[in-house]
Amino acid sequence: MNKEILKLYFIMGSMNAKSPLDVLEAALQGGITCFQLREKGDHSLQGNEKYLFAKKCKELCQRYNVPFIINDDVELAIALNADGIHIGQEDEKAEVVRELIGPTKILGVSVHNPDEAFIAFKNGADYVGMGPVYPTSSKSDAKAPAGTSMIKRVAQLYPSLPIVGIGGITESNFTPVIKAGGLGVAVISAIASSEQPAEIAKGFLEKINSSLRRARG
Ligand code: IFP
Ligand code: MG
Repeated sequence: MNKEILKLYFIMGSMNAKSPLDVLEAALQGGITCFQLREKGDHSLQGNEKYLFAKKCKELCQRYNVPFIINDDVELAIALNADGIHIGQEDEKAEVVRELIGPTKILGVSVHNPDEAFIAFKNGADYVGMGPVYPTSSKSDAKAPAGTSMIKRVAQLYPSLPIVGIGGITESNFTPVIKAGGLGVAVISAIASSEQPAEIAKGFLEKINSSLRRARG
């Protein structure tokens, strides 16, 4: 996996925006570096509707050469030949998913501490998502905000494990994630709830790039 794709990782489901495909295309035009379809919770699409929506998202991402990742649904990821899958601690185990998707697909795992990070890494994760860094409204069952101290610990313990920070992150509060060793940030609301998703994504990516340059010296 190219680590650069974690810089500005946009996550969305059809329920996170009024015109989700328009938001996705705007975000792609603005320069998001990765997209995860997270179709979950109240009013989320199911069955064939979910499949058709996911297919449209995949086609948009392909047009902009941006990796298309699916949250949780391994079957759908395989059916659509998605670029990868993201799983949580409560989902299928990383080693099982890696076996199902094969060695070349991207596998992301949500982790909250060094033990979970080590196990994910050992079992074939390409990157880990860590959070919630700040309070978030996008996930109803989110854990308490963890700040960036855990990101820093995991980054120091496993320097070759790519980390992306998630949870309540905006253009004005993301720098601690990069300073702690994160390679980028994942956002839902900051882009999906914005009136100008393309402009937000573009400005956000520029700021992340400068922050990464500073962090790398
Ligand atoms: N992290 C990530 C990612 N995605 C999720 N859906 C999640 C945690 C719960 F940003 F991709 F790493
Ligand atoms: Mg999950």
